[in-house]
Amino acid sequence: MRFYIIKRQYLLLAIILAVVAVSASLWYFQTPEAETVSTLDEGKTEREIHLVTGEFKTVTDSGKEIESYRWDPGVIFLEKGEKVALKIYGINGMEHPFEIEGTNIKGTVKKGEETTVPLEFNKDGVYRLVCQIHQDKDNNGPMIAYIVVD
Ligand SMILES: [Cu+2]
Repeated sequence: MRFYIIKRQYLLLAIILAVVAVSASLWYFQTPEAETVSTLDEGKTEREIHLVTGEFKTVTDSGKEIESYRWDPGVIFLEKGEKVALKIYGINGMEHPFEIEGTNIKGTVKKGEETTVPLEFNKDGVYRLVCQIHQDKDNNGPMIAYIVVD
């Protein structure tokens, strides 16, 4: 009886090993070689980049309240000649009139609204997206994002 039980355990182990070996080989032979997968359908769909307006706020040791409005994220990357829809959603701050230095692009981002800015740069460089009322630390800024074109 004891011998029979041991034999059954070996048989079970052998079945488990066989199942594992078969599944591993099936997985091995059915898995295609790794490919670079991109969700970007280049040339067909315009890429979207999303920004929001944010705000840092604190009180100093002397009780002074300081704050800074921000574009978030603060750096975005574009290929030269690439068409991008920059979509900026206004969260903090009532209104942010902005310009992109070195271009004639201007606009305003308002709280609770999304502003779409079509972008296409034909020259490499770092372009600054600057809020005209929060442009530096003395005006609740610096509210500047950097657009890196490469
Ligand atoms: Cu602003």
